[in-house]
Amino acid sequence: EFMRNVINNPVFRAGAAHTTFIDNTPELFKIKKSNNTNNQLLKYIGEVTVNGFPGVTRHDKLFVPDIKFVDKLNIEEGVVNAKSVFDAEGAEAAMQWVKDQNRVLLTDTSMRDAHQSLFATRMRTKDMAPVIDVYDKAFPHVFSAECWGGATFDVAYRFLNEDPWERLKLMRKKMPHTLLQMLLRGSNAVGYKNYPDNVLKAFIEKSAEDGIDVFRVFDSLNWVEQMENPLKYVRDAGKIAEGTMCYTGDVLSKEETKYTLDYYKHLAKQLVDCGSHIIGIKDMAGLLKPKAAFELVSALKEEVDVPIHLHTHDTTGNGIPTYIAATKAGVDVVDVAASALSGTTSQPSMGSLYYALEGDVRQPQLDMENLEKVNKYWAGIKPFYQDFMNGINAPQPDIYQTEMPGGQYSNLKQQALALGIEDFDLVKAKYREVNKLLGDIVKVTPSSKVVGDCAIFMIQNNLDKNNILERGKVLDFPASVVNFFAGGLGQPYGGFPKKLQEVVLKGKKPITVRPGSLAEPVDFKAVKSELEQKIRREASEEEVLSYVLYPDVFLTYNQNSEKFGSMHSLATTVFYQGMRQGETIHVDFAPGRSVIIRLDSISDADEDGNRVVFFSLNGQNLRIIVHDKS
Ligand code: 3PY
Ligand code: ZN
Repeated sequence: EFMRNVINNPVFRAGAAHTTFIDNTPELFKIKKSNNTNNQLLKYIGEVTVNGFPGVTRHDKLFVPDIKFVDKLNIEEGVVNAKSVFDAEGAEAAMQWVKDQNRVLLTDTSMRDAHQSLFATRMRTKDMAPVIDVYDKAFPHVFSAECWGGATFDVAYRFLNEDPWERLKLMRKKMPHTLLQMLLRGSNAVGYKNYPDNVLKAFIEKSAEDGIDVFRVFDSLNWVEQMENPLKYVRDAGKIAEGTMCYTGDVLSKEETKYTLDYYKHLAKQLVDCGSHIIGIKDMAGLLKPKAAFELVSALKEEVDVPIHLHTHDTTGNGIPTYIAATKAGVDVVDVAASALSGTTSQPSMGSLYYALEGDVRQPQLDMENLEKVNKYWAGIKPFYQDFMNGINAPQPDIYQTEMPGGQYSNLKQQALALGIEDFDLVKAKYREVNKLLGDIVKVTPSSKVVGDCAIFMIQNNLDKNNILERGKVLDFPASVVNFFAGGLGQPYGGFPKKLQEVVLKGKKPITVRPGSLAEPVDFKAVKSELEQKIRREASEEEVLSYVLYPDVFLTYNQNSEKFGSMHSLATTVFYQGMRQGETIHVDFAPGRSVIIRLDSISDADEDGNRVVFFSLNGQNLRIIVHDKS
């Protein structure tokens, strides 16, 4: 296409192209994304068949047919819900409507936090697609569907070969009657570091334009200064701002001197003063015990006039009793997942909560027949993701002490294993010790990574609380730990432990102001042209933002999608496990465009390590050469 642009260029045609012609004619690089070709698809299948998928160990392939949603739903027409009020009258009216409801409202997290916490965020859009519009019809009484943000953004690019913005647009198109909610890590957006204010603004505006209605904005240290601007940008975009506090410690404990009821009351007040339409309580590790939930929600209901939205993880096993207690205290919305995607490190089960509140005036309004049908679908696709499951199949009450977020558990386990640390109890004990050493901080992405990295580092270097100040002087701490002590994530409540800070920073001066206040704004025009030179085609506003947030990840994704095309039509078992010799698959690219692919054989590797993969595609023999990386 580049050559076609050159040949068709009027300057080139007039024979007036000089040596600077290519550099000075950016439109030559305006190449449209190509549609998927058969050859690209075979390249991908060949690659994953020979070299496997990162994180998937070789095992017998799971042969499961494509799962479709075929059930008939009970449809309720003309329902007034939070979305219809929001669309008609805006955020304040929608919040008033929420407060006026007697029944507790629900947020379904199945398409975001549930799979992020159960199988490392690996759920593909292909497996959501059959039920996205079903959600809109089956559950008209929910408050929202949390379906974007958090880790889903970079994992889509990194591992799924997908554009997260396309997913969002699809969700918006297929869920016109449901509030779409995302998780935004405050000044860290959907990343792990601080971004300049103009990046946050542009990211929020684009997410709003592409479909997000509710932005759950948190900060990994509960530092309000870091949430202030993002909350303002959400409001300016005309959307619902959910200022969020991350629940840490135990408000019931007599020993708790830091994260007390007063601390949370004050925080909630500050978040309302910054323009939050609704307050989120984000209990990322499942630490909020039932009685604590009752006390905390009661206190917040008294303190602020906006609705309260509670999010927990079932890691410690008490999610449903916690929600019941919160419901008694007047919580407005709680986060749940379809039961096949609920429990342990994920959210509590939607259906279980419904039955637990049987006979209670606050029981959520839910069509259980619809829920069972949707749940059957999720149960069907869950085995596709078995390779990414975190192995936790029972409650983990020790997490009440360790305070490790649901989403971190399996990651840290993998990180430790990769470094030869097999005793995860040791890692957990170190994690607690590090938390104390760091001054008992809020632990959620990315501050939780600081604690995890530091725990592993201390195990590797035989450090403990007694020797770290002395021996740490000659050791280089992990980059995340240095960045934390340098003030790169903001200021922790109660400040930094000064002595350890000096040991880690080794003379470097920490900042005490908001990192974003020092960051240079990004020149989007310059970045756009830099990106277009790199990818040799026009870049959309979304792509420019993705490149700003994750430059290398985005460029690798772009390269892969040029090489392999779209993976959307490929079944998940093939996507993650490739094909086996003799296997035949059907791929439906589009209505009227389907192919039958058979993997006939794979040659031995030649001396350069290349294998020939022999396919037949609609009966025609094709071969693909794949370099065997083993
Ligand atoms: C995220 O930041 O992705 C989280 O889900 C934190 O709990
Ligand atoms: Zn969560």
